Amino acid sequence: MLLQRRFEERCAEAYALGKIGGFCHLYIGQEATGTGAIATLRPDDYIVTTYRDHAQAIARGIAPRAIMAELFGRSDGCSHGKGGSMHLFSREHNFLGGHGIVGGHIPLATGVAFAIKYRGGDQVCLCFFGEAAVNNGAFHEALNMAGLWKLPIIYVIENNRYGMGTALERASAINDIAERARAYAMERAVVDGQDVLAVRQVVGDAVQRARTEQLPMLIEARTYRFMGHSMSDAVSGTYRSKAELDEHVKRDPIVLLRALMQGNGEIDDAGLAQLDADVRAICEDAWQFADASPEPPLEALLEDVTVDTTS
Ligand SMILES: Cc1ncc(C[n+]2csc(CCOP(=O)(O)OP(=O)(O)O)c2C)c(N)n1
Ligand SMILES: [Mg+2]
Repeated sequence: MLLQRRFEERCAEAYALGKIGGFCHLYIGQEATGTGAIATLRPDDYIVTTYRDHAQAIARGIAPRAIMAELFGRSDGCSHGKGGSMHLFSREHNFLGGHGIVGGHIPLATGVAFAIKYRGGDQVCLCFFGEAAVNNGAFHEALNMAGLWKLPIIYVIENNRYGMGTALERASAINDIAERARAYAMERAVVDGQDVLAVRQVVGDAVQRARTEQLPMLIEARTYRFMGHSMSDAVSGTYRSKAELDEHVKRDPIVLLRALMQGNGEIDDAGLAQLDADVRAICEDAWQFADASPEPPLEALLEDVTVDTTS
């Protein structure tokens, strides 16, 4: 989580310097949700996620160098510089995006789960999306099918309380969704998205159920983003107050875990300082690597992309 945090702080810096173009959505504040959830997976399980994907890619084990190079739009990026911030992919890690259309990837993830079942595998698919995606028809269609066909998929709603600058508090809308989930014959759980161990527990149980019984599950992680919606949105902006933000920053997932670990005697100040220095070095290395990587050549625009569909 610390690596994710420091990495994205460098992303913000690189964006300000014009090294990253296009959209750039930071995950700062939400690290416990992705980290706790992804920690429960096997390497052959699948992840399909939204445009807010850098930290989850790190949690999955994609090299920070390949992620930063992708953000810089360079050839050594994990999507060969053609995807950018919102479209991180790694076939090797079964990390199938990074998608820009709100809710658009939910049917894709459901298709992955269908394919797993069709082939008789015991993998699962973990699908992340924001709470605003539940207003999208694709969400309802996909959950209906997953419930009907009993697919091995775990849907994780990252309820960070805001959907691109709107001031809507969506807790009640999400509760309506809980009712829907029942209609789709799907179990639902709510978890504190700032508590990495709680997320790991709840998602871990769901993964186990999906793997052994091929049952889908809908999990709502209550979280909060500490930065703006994207780099073009101010940190507190017009739709939330600084006081509200400050209140949530008190439940910074990294601070919470640090306090727990220090209380248990699992890490001390010197250990933390070392960890911080180590992750900063990884981020600096990623930046230098990305900066030195060439832009994709013009011919790459017309390159065929060969996708291995056999495994
Ligand atoms: C179908 C669609 N409609 C609108 C947009 C524009 N848009 C981009 S992000 C966003 C808000 C999504 O909020 P949420 O799902 O809560 O995710 P968060 O950004 O909070 O992580 C919107 C409306 C889009 N990308 N796709
Ligand atoms: Mg949101």
